[in-house]
Amino acid sequence: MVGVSKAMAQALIAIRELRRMMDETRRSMDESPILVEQRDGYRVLTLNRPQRLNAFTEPMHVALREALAAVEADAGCRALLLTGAGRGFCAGQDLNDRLSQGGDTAVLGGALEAYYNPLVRKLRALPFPVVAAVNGVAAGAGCNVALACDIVIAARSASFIQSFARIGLVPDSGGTWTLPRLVGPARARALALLAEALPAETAEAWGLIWKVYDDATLMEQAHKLCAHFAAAPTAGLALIKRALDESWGNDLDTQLDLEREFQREASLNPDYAEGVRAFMEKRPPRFAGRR
Ligand code: T3D
Repeated sequence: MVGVSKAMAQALIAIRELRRMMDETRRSMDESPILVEQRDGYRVLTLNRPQRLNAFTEPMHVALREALAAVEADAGCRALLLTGAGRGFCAGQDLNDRLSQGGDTAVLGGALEAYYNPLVRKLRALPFPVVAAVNGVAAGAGCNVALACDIVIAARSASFIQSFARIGLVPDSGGTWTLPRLVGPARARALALLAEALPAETAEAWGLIWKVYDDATLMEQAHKLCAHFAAAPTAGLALIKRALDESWGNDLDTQLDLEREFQREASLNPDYAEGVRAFMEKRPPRFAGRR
C-alpha cells in the first residue's frame, strides 16, 4: 500500500514537472520574435513583436534569417506564408534601437548590408512561392519586405506606407526598385516622397498587391493559397519566379533564350509528365513537387 502511494506521488511529481516544462516552452515560443508553424507542405512565419507593430530588431532579424534557412533546407516545404502578430504586419526598423545608437550613419548602412538586403534577396530567391498576408499596417522596410514576396494579400483594414521620407530616409529593402515596377513612376514617386498611408483597397486597385480580403477571412484565404502551392509543381513555379525576375534586366531576345532554357529544365522534372498524363486521363494531377 505504501509502495503504491509512493509510486503515485512520484507520478504526480513527474506530471507536474512535465506541465511546467510545457508551460515554459509555450511561454518562450510566445516570446520568440518569429513564430514558426509547420503545416502540410508549407510553413508559416509570424513576425511576433505585436506591442511594437512587429518592428525589426536585431534578434528578430537573426531569428527570421534562421527560420528562412530552415525552410529552404526542408525539401518537403513547397510554400511559405509570412504574416504579423497582432494589429500590424510590420512597422519597419525599430526606431528605439536607432535612438539608442544616436543615429550613427554607419549603423544604418550596416543594417541594410547585414540584414535587410539579404532578407529581400532570400525572399526573392526561395525556390517556392512566398505569400505575404498583410494583416495590418506595413510601414517602412515592413512595407517593402511584404512587397518582396511573390503574392501579397491584405486585410481590408491594412495600409502600406513608405514612411522613410517622414524621418529623412530613403525607401530601402528594394522599395525604389519594386515600387515603380508595380505601380509606375508617377505613383511610385508620390508614395515615396509624400509617405502617405495607402489603403489596402487602393493598393489592390493600383496593382501594388494581389488581393484584399475582409479582415476576418484574410488568414483563411492565405492558408488556401499556400495549400494550393503545396500541391503544385514546385520546381516549375521556382523557374517562373526566376524568369519573371530576370526579365527586368533582359531584352526580348535574351528573355526568349532564357524561356527556352527554363522550359527545357521544367520538362525534365517528373511533374511535367504527371501534368500531361493527368490532363489526358481527365483527373487532377498529383505533383510530387520535387525541387
Ligand atoms: O535604421 C536602419 O537600419 C535603416 C533601415 C530602415 C528601415 C526602416 O524601416 S525606416 C522606417 C521605420 N519605420 C517608421 O518610421 C514607422 C514608424 N511607425 C509609424 O509611423 C506608426 O507607428 C505607424 C504609421 C506604422 C502606425 O501608426 P499607429 O498610430 O497605428 O500606431 P502607433 O501608436 O504609432 O504604434 C503603436 C506602438 O508601436 C507605439 O508604441 P506605444 O506608444 O504604444 O508604446 C509605437 O511607438 C510603436 N511603434 C510603431 N512603429 C515603431 C514603433 N516602435 C519602434 N519602431 C517603430 N518603427
